Order: sequence, then structure tokens, then C-alpha cells
Amino acid sequence: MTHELPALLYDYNALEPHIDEQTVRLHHGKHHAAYVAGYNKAESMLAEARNKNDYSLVKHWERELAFHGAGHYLHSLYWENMGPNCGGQPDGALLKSIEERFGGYDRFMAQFKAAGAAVEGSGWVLLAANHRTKTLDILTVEKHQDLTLWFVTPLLVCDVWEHAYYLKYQNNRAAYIEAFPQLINWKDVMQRYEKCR
Ligand code: MN3
Repeated sequence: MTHELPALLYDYNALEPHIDEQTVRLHHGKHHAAYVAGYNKAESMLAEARNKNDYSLVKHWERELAFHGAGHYLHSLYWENMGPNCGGQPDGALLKSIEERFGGYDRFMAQFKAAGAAVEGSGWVLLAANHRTKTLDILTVEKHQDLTLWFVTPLLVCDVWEHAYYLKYQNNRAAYIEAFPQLINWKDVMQRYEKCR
């Protein structure tokens, strides 16, 4: 299976002023595209290893598979869970679950922002549905794949790699995270939650 870079559902400048056009162009067209290419490469190299029955580099390609594959999926979700004229708060079943789990939307968002700001190095913060506990979790990820928990479905993700914010916010990751809620497409997040319930 060949993986492809998904088109954005909005213009490159649609996330202004919170995320600038140049950042979105580079982030989507260069960074995300590189993860898609890396994912395809890892899959083809593992297929070649099976054909040749030569697993001398299997550790390397399995690592590449996880890094680039997770990068591709997280970025795909990131573009979908943002949009122009968004923000506000969720409602319905998702809001109810957030309230039950975190003690209210404001407490949820406070933890989400703090967790994102605290990611060491490059990574992500996400809201996920946990299929074992039937509740929600806020998780942090280093790189695209480290520190993950199994049996979860990411619902909302925020990229906190420097390439997501450095052109506009420089080293001030907290300011980028502070602006992020104004871009959240809660309709998309709620649809994802409905699908996985
Ligand atoms: Mn990124």
C-alpha cells in the first residue's frame, strides 16, 4: 500500500493569524510529505527483506516504520482537527465525557496546554479515547511514537515540534499552545469520538 500526502481542507493562509501561511506550507508540503515518503520507504524495505529473507536491517526499518508512520497519521489528524472560524467548545457526548474525566472543560484545557508545554524536545499532546477504560486520556508523545499508550484512539492532537511554531513564535511554545484552542475544529473531534464509541 502506498501512502499519500492528504490535501489540506483549507487554504494555506486559513489558519492566520494563529499559524502563519509559510509555516503551514513548509509543515505540510515538506515535513509531512517527508514522513509519508519515509513511511512508504520503510514498508518497501521490509517487503524487500521478506522477499530476500534478509532481516539484517529489520531493527532499523521497524523503527523507521513507527517514526514515519506515526508522523504521517498524527499530521493527518492535526490538519483535520484545525480549521478557520473554529474554536469554542465541544458539546454533546464529548463534552460530557470531558466533564466526567477532567472535572470540566477549563480543567481539561489547562492540563492539555500544560502537558503540551512540558513535552521534552519534539512531540505532541493529544486527547485520546481509551477503549479499555471507556474514558478519555490526555497523553504526550515524544517524537511521533514514544510514550504512547495502547488501546487508544487519538481524537485531538497538537504538534509541539519547533517546526509547528518557530517562524511565528520563535522559542515561545507556550504562546503557540495558548493560541491553538482558537483553531480547534470541535465538530471534527466530536465526529471522531462518535465513530469510536
Ligand atoms: Mn510536525
